[in-house]
Amino acid sequence: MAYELYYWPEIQGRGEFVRLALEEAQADYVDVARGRGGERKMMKLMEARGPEHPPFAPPFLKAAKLLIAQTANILLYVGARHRLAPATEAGWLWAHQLQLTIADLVQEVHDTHHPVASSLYYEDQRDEARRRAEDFRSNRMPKFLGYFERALARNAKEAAHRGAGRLIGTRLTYPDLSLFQVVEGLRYAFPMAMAGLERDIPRVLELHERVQASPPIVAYLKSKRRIPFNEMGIFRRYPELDERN
Ligand SMILES: N[C@@H](CCC(=O)N[C@@H](CS)C(=O)NCC(=O)O)C(=O)O
Repeated sequence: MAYELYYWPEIQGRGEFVRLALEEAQADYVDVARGRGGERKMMKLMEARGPEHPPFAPPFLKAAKLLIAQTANILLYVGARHRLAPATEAGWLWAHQLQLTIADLVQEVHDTHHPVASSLYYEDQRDEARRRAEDFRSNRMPKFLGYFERALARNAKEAAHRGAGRLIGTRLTYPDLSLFQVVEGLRYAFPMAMAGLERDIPRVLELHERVQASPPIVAYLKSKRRIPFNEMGIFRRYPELDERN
C-alpha cells in the first residue's frame, strides 16, 4: 500500500526532508495535499475528533494504520523500514540526534524571517528579522555547519575513509539526505553568507555532492515532484537578510 504524505502543497518546507527519504528509498507514496481535495483531507486529520493520534502540524505520514507526525519521528520510521538508518541502537540514536539538531537549525532558519510571530507577515517584522538574520549568519550558521563538519570528519576517520561524505558509517542514511537539503536551502536563502562559509565546510559540501549524485535523487530533482524554493517556505531569499560575513 502506498504511503500517504501530508504536507503543504506549495512549498518544500519541512515536508521536503520526508520527500527526500521516500524518493531515495523509491517508496510508493502519494503527496496527498497536492492532489484534488487533498488539503481538506489533511486539515481533517488534524481535527481533535479525528484519528487516535492526531498530528499537531504537517508534515505527517500515513503508513497503513499508523499516522506519524514530527519530521524527525517520520524519518525514524522511514529510515528503519527502508535501510536508510544504521543497524545498531547506538547508531539509530545518533541518527535521530543528528536529525533533531537539523530540526533545531530549520526552526532557526524559519525565525530569521519570522522572529516575532508566524502569524504576522514578514513585512510586519522586518526590523526584527534583520537583527535575527544577522546573528544567524554570523553565529548560528557557522556553529551548526561546523558541528556537522566535525561529525563528518570523525566518521571518515572511524570508517577508515570509506565513510567520506557520510554522517554515519559507510552507507547513506536519512540525516545525510536532510543535511543535503540544508545546504540547498542555505545556498538559496543566504547565498552571500554561504559563499563566505563554504571554504570551512568541505566535508559538508562533499556530502551534498554525493547525495546529489544518487540516481533516485537525480531523478527526483529533475521531476515536477520537486517544488522550487520560494518565499512561502522555510528557506526564503530576502536579499536584505543576507550578507557575506
Ligand atoms: N516540529 C515539527 C514542526 C511542524 C511545523 O511547524 N509545521 C509547520 C509547517 S513546516 C506548520 O504547518 N505549522 C503550523 C503550526 O505550527 O500551527 C516538525 O519538525 O515536523
